[in-house]
Amino acid sequence: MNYSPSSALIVVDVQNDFADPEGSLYVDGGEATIPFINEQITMAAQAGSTIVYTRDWHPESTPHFAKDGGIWPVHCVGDTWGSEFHPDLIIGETEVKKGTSGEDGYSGFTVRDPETGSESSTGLEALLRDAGITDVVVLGLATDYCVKETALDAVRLGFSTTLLADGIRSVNLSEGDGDRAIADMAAAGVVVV
Ligand code: VGL
Ligand code: ZN
Repeated sequence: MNYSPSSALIVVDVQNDFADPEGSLYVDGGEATIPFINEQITMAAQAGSTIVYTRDWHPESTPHFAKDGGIWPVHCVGDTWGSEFHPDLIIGETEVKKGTSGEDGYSGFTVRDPETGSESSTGLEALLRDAGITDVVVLGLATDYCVKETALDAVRLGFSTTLLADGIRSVNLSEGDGDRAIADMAAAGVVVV
């Protein structure tokens, strides 16, 4: 990757519940992405790029969870072990939390009110615009949900968007979801490396 001061690396949801085999929504091979992700973080930092970490950050009850009408096991409840970054990840200062008020949605850019459906910004777009970012690089967990929606929003918002395939893993609720997600991103204009 050619990182520069006008590029941003978006590290999606490398949290214990996704990346640790003991996590409640463990993504197969999640922890195996971390050495690669750390290399990218190091290169991006050396080049003066912006590095942003997104975090799934749910209340104890949210329509996102199966017990409350959604589809997912309870995961990434704010301020619990599961919502912490994986301990092997090189972390930084800039993070964006998603779903803090019980909103739904997978993208690092936008969340949705589960009752009204209205969308609101997480602040990520403004953060990137303020930093003069034109290019974003996306990796992390999980390919078929938060990585995909984050990359699709980035393209929609006009950022040149690259997906690093060595730095992602899929939930694969249905077989092939990860591959389909990569194809959808590529069709939308994401450059898959
Ligand atoms: C995610 C499922 C539920 C993700 C978040 O980070 O990809 N997946 N919540
Ligand atoms: Zn979630």
